[in-house]
Amino acid sequence: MQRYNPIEIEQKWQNFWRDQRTYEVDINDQAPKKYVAGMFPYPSGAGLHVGHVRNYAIVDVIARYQRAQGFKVLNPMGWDTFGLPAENYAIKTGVAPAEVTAQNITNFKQQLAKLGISYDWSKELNTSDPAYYKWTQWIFTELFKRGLAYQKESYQWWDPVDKTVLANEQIINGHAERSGAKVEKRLMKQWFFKITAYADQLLEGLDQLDWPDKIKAMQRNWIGRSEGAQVKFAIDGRDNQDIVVFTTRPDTLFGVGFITLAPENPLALELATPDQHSAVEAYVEQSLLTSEVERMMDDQEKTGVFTGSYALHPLTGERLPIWVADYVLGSYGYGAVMGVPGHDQRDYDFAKKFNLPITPVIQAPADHAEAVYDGAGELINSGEFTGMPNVEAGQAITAKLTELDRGQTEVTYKMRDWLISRQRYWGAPIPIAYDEQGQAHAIPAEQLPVILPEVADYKPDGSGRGVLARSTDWLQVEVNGQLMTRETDTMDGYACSSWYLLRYLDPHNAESAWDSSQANHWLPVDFYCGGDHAVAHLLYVRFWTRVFYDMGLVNFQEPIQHLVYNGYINAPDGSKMSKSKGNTVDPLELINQGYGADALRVYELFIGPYELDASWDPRGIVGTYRFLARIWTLVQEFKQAEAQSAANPALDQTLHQAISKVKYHLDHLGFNTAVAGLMELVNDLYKLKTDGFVGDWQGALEKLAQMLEPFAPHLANELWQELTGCTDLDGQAFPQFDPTKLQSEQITVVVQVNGKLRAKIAVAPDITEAEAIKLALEQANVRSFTDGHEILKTIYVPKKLVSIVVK
Ligand code: ANZ
Repeated sequence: MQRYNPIEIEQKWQNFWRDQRTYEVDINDQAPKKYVAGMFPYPSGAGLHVGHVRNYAIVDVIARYQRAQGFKVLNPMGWDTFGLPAENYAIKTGVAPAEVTAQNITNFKQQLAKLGISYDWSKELNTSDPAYYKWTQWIFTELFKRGLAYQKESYQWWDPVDKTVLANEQIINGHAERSGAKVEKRLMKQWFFKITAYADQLLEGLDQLDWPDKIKAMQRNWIGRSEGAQVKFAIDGRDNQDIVVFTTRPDTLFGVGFITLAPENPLALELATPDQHSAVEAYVEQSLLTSEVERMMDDQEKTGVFTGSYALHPLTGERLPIWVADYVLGSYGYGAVMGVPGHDQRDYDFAKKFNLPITPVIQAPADHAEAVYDGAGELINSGEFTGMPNVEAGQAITAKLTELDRGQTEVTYKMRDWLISRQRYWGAPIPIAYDEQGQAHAIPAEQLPVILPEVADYKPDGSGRGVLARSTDWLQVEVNGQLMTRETDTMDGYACSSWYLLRYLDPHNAESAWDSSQANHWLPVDFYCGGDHAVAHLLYVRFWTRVFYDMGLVNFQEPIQHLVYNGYINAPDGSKMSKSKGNTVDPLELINQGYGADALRVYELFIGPYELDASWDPRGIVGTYRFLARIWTLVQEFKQAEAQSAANPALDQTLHQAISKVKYHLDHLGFNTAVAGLMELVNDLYKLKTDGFVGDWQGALEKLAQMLEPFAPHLANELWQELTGCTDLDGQAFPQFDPTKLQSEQITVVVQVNGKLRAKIAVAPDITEAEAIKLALEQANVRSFTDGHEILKTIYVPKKLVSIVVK
């Protein structure tokens, strides 16, 4: 008998699928569809690791299972290729980013082929291909025309290592996500996408999505909607100039003791009186070096400086000192706070530190011991509003402010507009040119793409202008008959990935970014699988889709119906796998050792619930290899054995129970439990086999191959061919179970009371003693002999008898 030899089998089927184009779909096919995609990878020089494989295996199980459910399945693959790793490599080696990218893609593709994923390679795309980024640029110009792409000078996170600005989403605990450098603030003119215009829509849209609650909560927090009021404080001695603050607590207006400005707020220096000016200047400079995260820490000792100026209370006219303090953030609300030390802990700490007055304005309960009270209650010390419950008072005070034109209700979001420009080379050039007056113009559609020029030196100089600024020939462009100068910033890679799910449908379309009727059929994506980008990519792609909807380019508002967000694979000790720690596991090595891709896939699916992190166990693949080898051997033995066609209800029952289980788990994305169901089936088949291959083993083994196919497609196809002589496992409908075969036959147990037969009960053969006795005691004819009697003893003789002895 031949041994299970995955290397041979897997190569055979990978060639077969490639040559037959088994997984290509006709995009104009209107049959019921499922669109299954994984978050596309950045093809790094390091190649695949087992973390990628988990994600790809999940994508493939879903795609193959949906095909077996009768759907046309689109499962494309592409490359997210712009970004810093290729550029930094170019700086080090001088090799053009496009060149290394092409090499890395070839390498990734070869590695992927070894996994047997059912991709439709005819839909392959690459975001740094001019034929692709032409349309990314086109989308930019459309956003620009709608006021959704705009320029603004503001303080931005600056990465001193990568020498570029970064978006808020790319900062983690005050450090750059990619380089790990501590970020700084720099005042720069930058391009933004106006995602805040869609904040409410993005929030509300979450409710209908089949996404993990954790990711929805992260998006809700990131958007950070706050309801409150805007209040204007006049500046003493300056007519027509106000300080505007956002507050969620207008009810505390009478308790304002001071105003604090963020160091980023331009008023900080402007309002500094001559004798305070140098102190304010020094403080602002110092604060801008501190990360926002440190500034926001509650236990941080409060710091600040008095500007020397005063604001006027909008209702009482009281003079309020204006301070600068770094606990106020420049990027939230108006970068200014009305300090209410009686009811806000940070304001209280600040007031204590600088001896500012503290006036409570909400009556705290008698048993409230702390200095700060942030609960509900009646107003005190609040003029005409004294005595009102605070929620009502908040509305009344806001109404009064509105009447006086000193404020109004307002909703604020924590989310900022999406910073898109980068002072780097390896990205899609922003398709804008400036006229002599410095006015920005979109590059007309017929002049797109703006091709990224080749340069000799990729190194940014830290001036804040991109490398492209040194490409002097390229800078000049004629737009609408006028000579203009090109924008030299490029777009962050997140722009490219915000629409690729649409481009997959027809990646070679030269006429348009996509065809609306195709998009409306295939999207939303039914299953989108990945384990990253909870608030960046997954928010941006939702935002752009809503813009496309408003442009009439698609008829759906949400791009992703079901988000399958998988956990990480960690090293055996639970720590993160990383190249630098040398604890990564190379999937190709495992495959080539002879375990094969099927065993690797099955292990990564079996390792635990897909949504949880899991630790790599080097012995895991040994176990799944053995499991697959047992299936192989069973089929070989069956083929050599004599068929015995007598009925075998036990075989039927085992099979149908397994189908029902595996199907249930696949329907609920329980990949690990589905594999467990298959393992159980194989164990049971081995037990049944000891009585010989009696019954419909041919049918049972065919169905086993079918159920195995989403997980271990190479072996499944091979077994199918051995059993049926055909190569058409793809395209077979997933096995159905027969509900009448799920239950085992029932056996009859007799019930005696004091030795006399009183009832017969039909029970499952494996009923427990307790269940059998309980059932026996419930029988009407038994009860008429036991009710009112003390039960002295019960005996259960398995599969035969319940005997009850009464007094
Ligand atoms: C007065 C007040 C009294 C406040 C009180 C709170 C409690 P959320 O809920 O997160 O939206 N704030 C406003 N702008 C700020 C900024 N740029 N940096 C730091 N803090 C800022 O928080 C809104 C509250 O945060 C606002 O309401 C304001 O303080 C503060 F008993 O105003 B409050």
